[in-house]
Amino acid sequence: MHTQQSDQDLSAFWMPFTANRQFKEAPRMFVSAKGMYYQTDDGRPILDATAGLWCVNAGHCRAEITAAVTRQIGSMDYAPSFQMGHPLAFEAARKVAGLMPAGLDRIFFTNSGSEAVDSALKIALAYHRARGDGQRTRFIGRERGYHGVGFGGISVGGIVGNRKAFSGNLMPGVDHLQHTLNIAEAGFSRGQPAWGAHLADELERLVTLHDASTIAAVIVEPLAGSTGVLIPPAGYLERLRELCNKHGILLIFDEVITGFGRLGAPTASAYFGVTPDLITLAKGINNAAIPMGAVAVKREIHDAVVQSAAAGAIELMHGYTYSAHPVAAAAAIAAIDLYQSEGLFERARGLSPLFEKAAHGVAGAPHVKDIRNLGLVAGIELEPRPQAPGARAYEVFRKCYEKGVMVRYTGDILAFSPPLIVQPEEIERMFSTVREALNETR
Ligand code: PXG
Repeated sequence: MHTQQSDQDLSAFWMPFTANRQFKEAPRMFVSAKGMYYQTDDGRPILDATAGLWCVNAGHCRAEITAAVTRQIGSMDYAPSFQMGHPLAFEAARKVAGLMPAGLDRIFFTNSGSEAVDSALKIALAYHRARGDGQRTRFIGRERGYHGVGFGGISVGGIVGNRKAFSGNLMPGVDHLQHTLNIAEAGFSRGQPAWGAHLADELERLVTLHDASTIAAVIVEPLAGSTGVLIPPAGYLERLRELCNKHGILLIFDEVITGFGRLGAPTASAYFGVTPDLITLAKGINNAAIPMGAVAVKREIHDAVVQSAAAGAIELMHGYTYSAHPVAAAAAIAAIDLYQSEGLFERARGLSPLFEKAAHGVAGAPHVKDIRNLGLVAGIELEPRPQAPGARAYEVFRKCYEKGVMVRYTGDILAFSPPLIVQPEEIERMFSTVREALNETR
């Protein structure tokens, strides 16, 4: 028997990564969206300074994507991808592959970033096993890494709050590099910090400890978003790549946030000129219109796995009911076409200097401890209030919302990642609103 619930009753939805009791006492509700703006249930426009959750890269409710989704859901709502196919799955894979660094042109579809991470870890294991190197089972993640919320993702991830409640059940055989943030050495860096490339050498220490022959892959976000915007030090990713090559370890870049233009290039890999072996994707893959994620895999890795299986055998025992869902695939094709026809990645690159200047213009406002940025991403770290971590950033977030701007916060760090269609005056408004909110926050 279920009890009758009124239209105003919010208790049935257990909200993800949300302070449920706090939210339900004073809900913030969006009812529609267009371009750079959400509309609240009380009719206020809210400037979206975070592209939803780092995902609506072309802006909201783009007509081309809506049309593609509508067409597809009306002509074939669903088709399986296990032992069956549909043309849009293959077309979407070609489009995604076309945006990846040369060589990473085999695409495995998932429904989320978390699933992309799990899939990438499994593919790494399958690859080593296919080559007779099946003792390579260990993964190396990094402190403060966010790789979604699956058991694989939280195991290689390094966010204590996401791990501690599940700590007895994490994957075995995982170790972590240290994170790369050092405000004393590199505070208020514009773009990549000059300090910190040597932190990648810690991989040598872990190789000495565990032996390279036990390590399957290293997984890092090339730019860590969720933990509060950590920009890779100049030379750091290059060094990780060198060490992985030296030791036969696969390198996985988690580009769930950085893929599809966030840094002003199709991928962070292209932006930094460092090519990993696998890339995890989601979010911007289809402008977040329909849940979708993917792993872009080097062709040799794909071939090694596929060719090691007997003829007629399923080569990789892995997949999801909704892998390459036709409606998600239609949205991906339309979104990628839109990114290209509107030159949105180049646009983001062109706006980056102005974005950097506006973000660093907040320096000197009360409570500001660090500002960091790259592409269309910025983080503003605040001094936490004594005994109340996160409270100050929450207050700033709420004040910005009242002033008509949605920012993100994590701990005491504010994060900015607007849709790539953002106008210069909207960038100015985002940061001037934050400055105002900081001035009003104790
Ligand atoms: N990897 C990375 C690098 C991510 O940022 C995931 C994996 C997981 O994706 P799914 O689709 O399973 O959520 C993410 C997700 C935030 C925020 O505000 C970031 C994410 C999700 C929600 C909020 O920082 N990143």
